[in-house]
Amino acid sequence: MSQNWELLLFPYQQAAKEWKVKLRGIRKEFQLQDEHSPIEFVTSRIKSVASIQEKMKRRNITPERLTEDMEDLCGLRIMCPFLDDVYEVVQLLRRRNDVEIVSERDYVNNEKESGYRSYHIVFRYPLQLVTGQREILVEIQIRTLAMNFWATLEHSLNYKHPDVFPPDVHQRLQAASETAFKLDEEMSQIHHELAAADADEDEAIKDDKGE
Ligand code: 0O2
Repeated sequence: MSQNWELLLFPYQQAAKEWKVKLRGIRKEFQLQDEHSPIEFVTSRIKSVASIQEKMKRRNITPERLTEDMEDLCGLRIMCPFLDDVYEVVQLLRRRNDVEIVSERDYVNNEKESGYRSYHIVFRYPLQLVTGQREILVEIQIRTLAMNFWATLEHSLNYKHPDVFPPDVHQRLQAASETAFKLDEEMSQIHHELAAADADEDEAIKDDKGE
């Protein structure tokens, strides 16, 4: 059966556009209230046809089951400044009533063997089409800037073909991931300390004013 990929992927493109608006809107809302935004930036991608075909083969997914069994046709990525922000974004998504969460995978606290860290959420999203409502699956990857730095470079080094890596490279990539995680922890610690100092200063000003 020949597949009309453009037609099949249109709803996923549409969902990606809608979700970029929603997620960027969350960032704006925090900024308008002069609050720290747990979202730094958002990107999206629609899975390439070559990647879909490769995954169908690898996972024995039939064309009939494609949109149900392949959960990452529409992929969104949220980059967060600090570690805690990852979990704040997770909470924000859990509270929304325009998504039905299907699965969550915490690769932040349970990193993959490669060293990969990210929080993955798959949800069902009711998309409005001319033909009516259609529920589609969307995958969101939530990660810090440091995790994104590591994953982007590691991906560009071809993580799907690790057999071509010289023997010590796996270990060095894992070590690099650990270094990135330590950087995340240190930046989060600094963030907490500065926030606490700010709160103390606000209290002192209130005391001075006799509030
Ligand atoms: P694309 O299309 O290249 O953007 P699978 O999708 O079968 O490989 P699974 O179990 O369905 O894997 O999902 P998993 O492992 O939870 O998430 C897969 C996606 O997570 C990948 O998408 C990557 O974006 C990311 N990922 C997972 N492991 C690694 C890793 O070791 N290194 C890096 N850099 N990214 C990883 P694809 O398949 O690459 O999507």
